Amino acid sequence: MIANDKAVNRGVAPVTYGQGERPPRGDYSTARGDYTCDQNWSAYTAQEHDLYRRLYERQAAQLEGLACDEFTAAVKHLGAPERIPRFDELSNRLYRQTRWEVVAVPGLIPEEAFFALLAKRRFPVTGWIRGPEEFDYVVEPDVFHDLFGHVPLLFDPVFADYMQAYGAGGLKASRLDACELLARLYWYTVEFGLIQTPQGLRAYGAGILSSAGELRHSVRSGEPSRVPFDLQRIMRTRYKIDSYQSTYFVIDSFQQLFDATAPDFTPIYRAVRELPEIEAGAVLPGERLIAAS
Ligand code: HBI
Ligand code: FE
Repeated sequence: MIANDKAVNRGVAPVTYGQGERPPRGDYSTARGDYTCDQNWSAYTAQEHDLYRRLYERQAAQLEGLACDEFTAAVKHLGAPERIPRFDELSNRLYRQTRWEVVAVPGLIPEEAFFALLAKRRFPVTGWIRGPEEFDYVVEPDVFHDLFGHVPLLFDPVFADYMQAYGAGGLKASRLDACELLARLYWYTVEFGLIQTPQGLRAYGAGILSSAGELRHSVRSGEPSRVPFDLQRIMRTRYKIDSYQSTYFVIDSFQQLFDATAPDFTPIYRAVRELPEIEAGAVLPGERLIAAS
């Protein structure tokens, strides 16, 4: 699924989530060889700024007791919620804190290009925003998901280092054809991860924090299984892209996440390939589960 530079210049959209039955969104004809493009901030309409504001206010109102403290403390760095932030201004603030910057992309980009940007501490943020009819849910990541969901924790030094380590590991994985295993690690931590705190379970995953309903569901609902973080267990576990997760993985700290990426993953990939995959929601015999908060 990796388009080459020429394909990008031909405007071929290279990547979609899942089986790819939907046409990819975004204008890839403007993307450079590394899949980055310009944000074109002046093209946003008043309606789009207002949609961003309403999405932001709905999520900001429900962070207390559900989002991890690091996220709640950092979300203000996105700037005024009334308008979609200018990526260059946001990058100036972010770079001063953890040497990350935000770069615009047309939408989902190939894994290799994605990993390469993360490895350079450049976080790809989709330029377009969902339509008003998608206020409650959009399948592909839009500018609100990427900014509100992902960027605040890039202000946290340990999490920021984890994201770069993940990107660097991803570049190795693509040579080992282990992208699917690494995609699962991204999915169950960066997108849908939970963290145990003295006050109880809290969300740190971007897919949860940017979701109207999944933020409360992931922390409070009795339905999903919550499994203590385990790299091999995560890499064996399939995920669903268009419904609430039925399995969440729980870390004790961002340091634990960063330390887990320290070893070379090659032997882990080999071990995981010897073991059967695990369906989302399945619980292994004797597995300790973590209760909702
Ligand atoms: N592209 N723009 C963008 N944003 C993502 O989050 C993203 C991507 N491409 C691939 C991808 N995520 C996942 O497959 C990661 O697990 C690599
Ligand atoms: Fe995301």
